Amino acid sequence: QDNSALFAAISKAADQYPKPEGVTFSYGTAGFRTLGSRLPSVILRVGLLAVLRSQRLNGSTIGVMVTASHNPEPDNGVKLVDPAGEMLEQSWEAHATKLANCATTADLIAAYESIATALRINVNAPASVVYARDTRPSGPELIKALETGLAAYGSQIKVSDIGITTTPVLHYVVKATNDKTGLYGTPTIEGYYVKLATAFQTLVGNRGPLAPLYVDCANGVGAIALADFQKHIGELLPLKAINTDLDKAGALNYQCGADFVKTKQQLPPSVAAAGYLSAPKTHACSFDGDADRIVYYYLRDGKHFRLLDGDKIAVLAALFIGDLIARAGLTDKIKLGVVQTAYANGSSTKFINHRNIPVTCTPTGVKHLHHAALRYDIGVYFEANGHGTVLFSDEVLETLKNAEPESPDQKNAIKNLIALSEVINQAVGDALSDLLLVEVVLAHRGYGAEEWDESYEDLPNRLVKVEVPDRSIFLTTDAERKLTSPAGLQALIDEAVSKVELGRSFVRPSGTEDCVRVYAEAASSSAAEGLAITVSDLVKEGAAKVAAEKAG
Ligand code: G16
Repeated sequence: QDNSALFAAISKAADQYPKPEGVTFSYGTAGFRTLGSRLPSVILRVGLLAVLRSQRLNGSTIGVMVTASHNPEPDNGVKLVDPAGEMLEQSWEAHATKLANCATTADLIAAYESIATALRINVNAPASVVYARDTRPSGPELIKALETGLAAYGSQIKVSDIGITTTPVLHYVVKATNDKTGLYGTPTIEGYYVKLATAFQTLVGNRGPLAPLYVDCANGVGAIALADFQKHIGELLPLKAINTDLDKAGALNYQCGADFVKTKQQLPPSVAAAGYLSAPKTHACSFDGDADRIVYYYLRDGKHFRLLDGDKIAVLAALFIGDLIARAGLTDKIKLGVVQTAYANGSSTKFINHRNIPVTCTPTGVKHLHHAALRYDIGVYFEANGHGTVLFSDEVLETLKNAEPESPDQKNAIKNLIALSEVINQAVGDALSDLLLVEVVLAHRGYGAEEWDESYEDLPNRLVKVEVPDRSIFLTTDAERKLTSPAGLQALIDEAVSKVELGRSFVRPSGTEDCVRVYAEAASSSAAEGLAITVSDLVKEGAAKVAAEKAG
C-alpha cells in the first residue's frame, strides 16, 4: 500500500514541533511529565501513537489526557488511556518513549513505520481518539500540537475533543465509548455525572440529606467537576468548594490539594484560615490538580490535624463491602481483596490482614495496582496518597444480578453492592467518585470522621523528596521495597532501619518528578523523622559517589 501521502502529512505536522535538544523523555509512572514548555513535540507524537494503538485494536477509541496532575503549575504531561479506560498497556510505553525521543522528523517516521511493521498495523486503517486537558496554562498550546498531528490523518480517523475536564472523566468516556453493550453509561461528561448521581441516590436512600462537605479543589479542574456534579445531586450532599481559583497564576496545587496535605501532613493554610473544621463533627477533603486523588482530614478535639488518607479509605471501603457480601450471603462466592503499595502504612496492612482480607503489594502507579486488583472478584486498591478505586469483576456483577435473595436484608445488600459498582469508577480512581463512596459508607455506618479514624492508628511516618544528580541510577526490586542499585546502599538502609523500633524505610525514584522519594515509618514521630533524615543522607552520599565515579 502507498503510505507516502500519509507520511508526508505526518512529517509536515511534526516539522512544526521539533524535539527540544538535550532532553530525554521517558514514559513514567503516569505518562510523560516535565515542564509544559518542553512537551509540544511529545504531545504530537503521543497523538500519533494513539492512532496506531487504536488501529491495532480494530479502531477502538483511545484516550489522550493532557495533565500533570499533582505536579506544580509550570509542569504538564500526557498519558494514553486504553479502550477499557485503563492505563496504556505497559509494553506500549516503550513505543511512546521511542517516538518521543526521535531527534528528527525522518527518525520519527522511520520509528513509526517500524512499530507499525512489527505489530502488523495497517497505517491507513480507521482509528478513533478522544482527548481532554486540565486547567494548566500550557494546556491550549499542547492541545494545538496534538491536533496538528491528528489533522495529518484527515478524515481517516475520528477525533473527539471533550475539552477541559478531569482525568477520571476522560477515562470514563473512553470506557463508555468502547462499551458495546451500552450498559456502562452515556459516553459524555454529563453521562458520567448522571450515572454517579443515580447510584449515589440509591445508596443514600432515606439517610439524606447529608451534612455539607468542604472540598479543597487544589485550584484545579476538580472545581469545575464539583460545580457541574452538584447540579445532579442538589441538596442531597451540599459540596462546598474551596480553592477554586482557576485564573490566578501559580495557584494550582500550591499550598493546597491532596499531595500537599499528604506530604506535609497538615491542613492547607486556606482551609485552616477559613476555620471550617473547628465546628464539631466536620470533616473536609482535598482533591489533586486533575481530581484523580482524594484525602480526607478533620481536627480531633477541634485542634489536632488527623489525616484520613488512601489507606484509611481502603479500609473503610473494604470492611463495608465485606459486610455487604456477608449480608448478601455471598461470602463463599465473592473473593474480596485489597491492593496497596509500599507506601501503605504498616498499621493499615496489619489491620486488613487481621480482618482476614488478603493484601497484595505492588509497585507505585495506578497501572500496577489496577491489574493486581483485577485478580480479586472485588478488588479494593488505594495508594496511600489517595489514588484508588474498587473493581468489580464481570462475574461478580452477573452473580449479583442473578442472585435470588431469601430475605429483605439480603435483597438490600445485593442492591447496595450493585449500586456501589456504579458509584465507583471502574476505569480508574476518581476523587469525586471516591468522595461519594466515602460519604455513602459514613452515612450507612452512622460514622463521623472520628469513628472512621478509630479503625487503626497510623505508625508515624515521613515522606521526603531528595534531589540527586541522576535519579535513574536508583533501581528497585520487591515491589520497590528494596534497592538493587547503587550497589551497597540497601545494606546501609537496612542497618539504619534495624536500629529503629518498628522501623521501615525504602527509597525509589519518582516517575513523575525529578527526585528520589524516601519513605520512613517508626514507633514514634521523632524516630520516623530521624530515620527519614538518615536514609536521605545515605541517598545523597550514594548518589554523589556514583556521580564522582562517573566523572572519573
Ligand atoms: C501519579 C500516579 C500515581 C503515583 C503518583 C506519584 O499520580 O498516577 O499512581 O502514586 O503519580 O508517583 P511517583 O512517586 O512515581 O512520582 P498523579 O496524581 O500525579 O497522576
